[in-house]
Formats: sequence, C-alpha cells, structure tokens
Amino acid sequence: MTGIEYDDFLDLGYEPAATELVCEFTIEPADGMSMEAAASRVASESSNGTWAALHVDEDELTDLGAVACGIDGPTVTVAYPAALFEAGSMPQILSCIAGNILGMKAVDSIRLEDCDWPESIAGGFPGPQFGPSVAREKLDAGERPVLATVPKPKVGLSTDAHARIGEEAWRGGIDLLKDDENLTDQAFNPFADRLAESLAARDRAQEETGERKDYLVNVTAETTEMLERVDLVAEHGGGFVMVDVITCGWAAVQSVRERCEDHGLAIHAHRAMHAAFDRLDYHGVSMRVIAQIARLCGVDHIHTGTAGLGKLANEDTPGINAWLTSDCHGLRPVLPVASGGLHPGVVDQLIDALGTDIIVQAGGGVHGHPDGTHAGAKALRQSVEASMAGTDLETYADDHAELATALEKWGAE
Ligand code: CAP
Ligand code: MG
Repeated sequence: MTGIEYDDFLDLGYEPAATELVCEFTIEPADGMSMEAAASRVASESSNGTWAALHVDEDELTDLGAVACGIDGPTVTVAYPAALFEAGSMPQILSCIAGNILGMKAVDSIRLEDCDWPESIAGGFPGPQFGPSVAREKLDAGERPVLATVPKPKVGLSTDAHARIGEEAWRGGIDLLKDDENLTDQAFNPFADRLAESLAARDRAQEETGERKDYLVNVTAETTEMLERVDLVAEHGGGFVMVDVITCGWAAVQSVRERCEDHGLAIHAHRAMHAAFDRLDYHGVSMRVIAQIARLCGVDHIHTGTAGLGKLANEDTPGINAWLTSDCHGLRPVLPVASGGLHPGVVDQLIDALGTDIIVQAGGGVHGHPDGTHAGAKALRQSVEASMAGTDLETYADDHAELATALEKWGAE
C-alpha cells in the first residue's frame, strides 16, 4: 500500500516532460498556509488527490498525479500527465485544470493564467478549419482587416429592418453582417426568416459591389437545436455561423465544429460571459486560456478585445492575438476580432496596436453615424483605407465626407 497525501504532489526540482500539460496559476494562499502547501493542494485536487490521505494498491495506482514543480512569487507551475485526460474532451480537461481548485479553501484566490499544450493533447482537437484565411477564401478583404457590423439596437428590430440595415452596411463596404449575442430566435425576428432574408440581401449587395459578403448568423441555442440551425445556414448558402461559446459551453462548440466541417462553414466565436472568468486579475481563468481552448475546439474567429481602445475592459489583447497565430502543433491560427465601442476614429490606432490580421467589428460606430448605416459603413471602410495607406485620418477625411462626419462626431482620438 502507498499513501497519496497533499505533500506527494510537490516537487520543485521536477522538470515537466514534453508530453505533459503545463499550467501556470497565480495563487494567493489562505491565511496561515504556505505557498508550498497551497501549490501541492492545487496539484493534488486538480489531478488524483483529495483532502484525505488515501491508501491505494500500488498495482492499481497509475501515475496520474500532477506535480507542482515551480513557485515564483505568486506564480505556481503545475505539470499534468497526458494520461490524466480524455483525448479530445474539453469539458474533461477543464474539470481538472479549472475545476474544484477554483473554490478550494486552501487558497484565497487562484487564477489559471496560461497553458502550454503538448502535442499529445492538442492533437486530439481539430483546431480551426479556416482561421485568418477567411479574409481571402470566403471574402475579398485581401490584406486589410475584415470589417463586420452588428445592427443596433441589439434586439427588437424586425426581420425586414435587420436585413435592410445589413444590406446598407454591406453596400457601404462592410464584409460581414453579425447578429448580436442576445438575438437568436425570438418572435420579433425569427431565426429562419432572418437567415433567409439576410442572405437574400447579401446576394444583392454582392451583385452590386462585386465583393463577396457574408453573414455571421447567431445559431447559439441548446445543442441539438443549434446543429439544426447550422444545417439551415448551409442549406441557405451561408458561409459562417456565430456561436456564443461560453454561454453554450465547450462541448456544444465541439459538436458545432464537427457539423460545420461537413458543410465548410466557418465559426465566429462571440464570448459573452467571459468576464465572469477573466475580469479579476487574481481569480478565475484568463482570457488567454479561454482563447487557447477556443482554438483547440476549432473556432475560426474569436473576440479578444480592442487593446484598451473601446468601451470594454480588456486583458492583453496583443499577447492573446499573438498566441492565436503562433505555432501550436500544426493547428491553424484563429483570426482575432476587435469589438466593443469601436468607431472610424480609432481604426488607425487599432491597426497600430494589433496589425491588419484582425476583424474590426463596430455596431454603434457604424449605425450611430449621423447620416445612417450606409454612411457609417463607408466611413469605417474609409478609415481602414486611410490606415492601410498610412494616411492620417483627418487628411483622408478632407475628400471623404462620411469619414469627416464620423470624425466630427466621435473624434479621432
Ligand atoms: C459591440 C457588441 C459586442 C461586444 C463584445 C456589443 O457593439 O456587439 O457584442 O463588442 O465584446 O454588444 O457590445 P458596439 P467583446 O460596436 O456597438 O460597441 O468583443 O469584448 O467580447
Ligand atoms: Mg454584441
């Protein structure tokens, strides 16, 4: 017989193997608890230990214990053996590394900051089908950022009004119309009608502009329903779906990813509720890790913030975007989406901060233009053209009236 006690999970001299999942946590131990004691409890509870010392037959004890192998100030590194995890199951992985430990009394707070995914685990996931290539494979954005807009008000527009606003935006130079997160299948704007009318409007806008356009229709729902909506999008000739990945859950995202592959549809990941996990910088799960999970599960775009330029609090957008496009065992990269309070006057700074391989998404910053949606879309496109050409926005506005009006209204901060 051998004992499994909390102390068995700490080994500061341990070097993680290349096959192990290595996680970095920020930990504040509970009063009276040393960092070492807290770290070993975290490694124990998130792998195969518990509060009581166990007595297990050594023969039956497969080597599944995690090791707290580094402590550097508040940062604790834990290495998890790959055999602890079920291949390709994001819920199972998260039940270990972001599960009970978030509520342990041994820590006052704990935040999962970063993961180093080994090939043995990443290889169990599909990753994105398209990623940044949508800009050229499905749209005509070329080297510039892809432009998206979400009709406002968020909910309440009739189906006709929604499609009309979409058409104006597409005609003005937007590539992607996007549903708002709380618009799904309500009586005032039913999903199937909205899908059909919006895609018909898209076809007219494509015809008029000679550019490929598409629609990020929000399929978010209970999983079976969501998969039916994905099928319907394909039937109607759409190229993308939007999924609110946190509210619907990673298992559902995995199912959608599989179904989207059958149809060649790209997945736009909205992240409502992410701030419940990542807003506090001392507790929860970082946006960096949420973005990693999304990439493994196979979304093509994900919202990662605006590098502090918009209306919402952001965590290190450039760093997260860099991870999304970095090498991860052959998984395709993800195209990051900047959204939240954006308008034409900040596009140059946004591109300076995040580069051109992004989606720029603006709702109020398009539809709130004093001359309406069409002018708002033109202004956003003009601000991108100016930024791509390295021309100052104010100068470009001299002979671009829509941009001039937008800058007058919102400024070129
Ligand atoms: C933006 C938006 C997006 C948020 C998401 C909204 O509208 O449609 O959902 O940007 O945030 O509902 O607020 P505006 P994030 O362009 O009018 O601000 O990208 O941070 O997840
Ligand atoms: Mg929204």
